[in-house]
Amino acid sequence: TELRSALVGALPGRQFELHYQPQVDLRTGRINSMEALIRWRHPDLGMVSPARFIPLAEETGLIVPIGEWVLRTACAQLKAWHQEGHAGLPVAVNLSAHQFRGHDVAQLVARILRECDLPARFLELELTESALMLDTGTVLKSLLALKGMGTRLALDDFGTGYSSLSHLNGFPIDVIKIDKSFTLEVTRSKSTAAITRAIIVMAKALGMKTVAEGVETEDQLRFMAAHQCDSMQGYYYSRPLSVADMGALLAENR
Ligand code: G
Ligand code: G
Ligand code: MN
Ligand code: NA
Repeated sequence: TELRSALVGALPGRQFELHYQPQVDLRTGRINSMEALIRWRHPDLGMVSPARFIPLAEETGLIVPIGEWVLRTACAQLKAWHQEGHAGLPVAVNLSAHQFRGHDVAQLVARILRECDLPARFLELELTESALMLDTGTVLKSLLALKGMGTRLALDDFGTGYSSLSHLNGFPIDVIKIDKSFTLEVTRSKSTAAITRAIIVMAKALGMKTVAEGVETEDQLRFMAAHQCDSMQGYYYSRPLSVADMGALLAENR
């Protein structure tokens, strides 16, 4: 299709950029992390949502070079921010399961961290539960190698799709990102509130951190804070920002 051929030219045409959405510590109110989110600005099509082109990139295998670009760009940008005085801040990068297929992701990550002179503990890798299910053996092997290097692992969109608590047992997870569909309902539905509380309690018992995604209202923020969720990410605090805007926000937050 048209989009497919356009996607082939996106990387060589330098049409991708990364935006960054801050995560905020719910106790201190300060930025404690951020997630890199890819954006595709096509000269004719305008902004194309990753929800549209990531699945296409996965089908075509383009996710491999695109994913490598994302990792390298996010690590290089974080290094620059560290050098501007924001030392200690980590960045979270989304990984697709397809990036594990026939590729040594751990080796790629190690190479990029070395290139950028960035300690592994500043990189958090986000995986969805469906990614964990695609090829459990290969993915687990890579995740253990990544953990061994010192990167952090987050389970993205937790509670949606083919969710299984066995993922929390079998995989070396540091962070659970509570899916925004829970956050949206948490102040309106008693059962959603109960499930969300249970996720937070369970994560704590397992020594994992929790991040509430998609926090848009003060009531949602209050709920998450009251139940000792660690961090929040969402429009209430900030939308994903360009490098310039994120840099300005970090400078304000110092
Ligand atoms: O930023 P936005 O909410 O539009 O993202 C839509 C979807 O695209 C989300 O599921 C998000 O995880 C995914 N996404 C955004 N950036 C990346 C990326 O760099 N790599 C991968 N694999 N997925 C991404
Ligand atoms: O799947 P993943 O969690 O990586 O994707 C995060 C997506 O959620 C991004 O596309 C981002 O733009 C979007 N997002 C971030 N904050 C909010 C929010 O407060 N509300 C909604 N509806 N979407 C959000
Ligand atoms: Mn994510
Ligand atoms: Na998510």
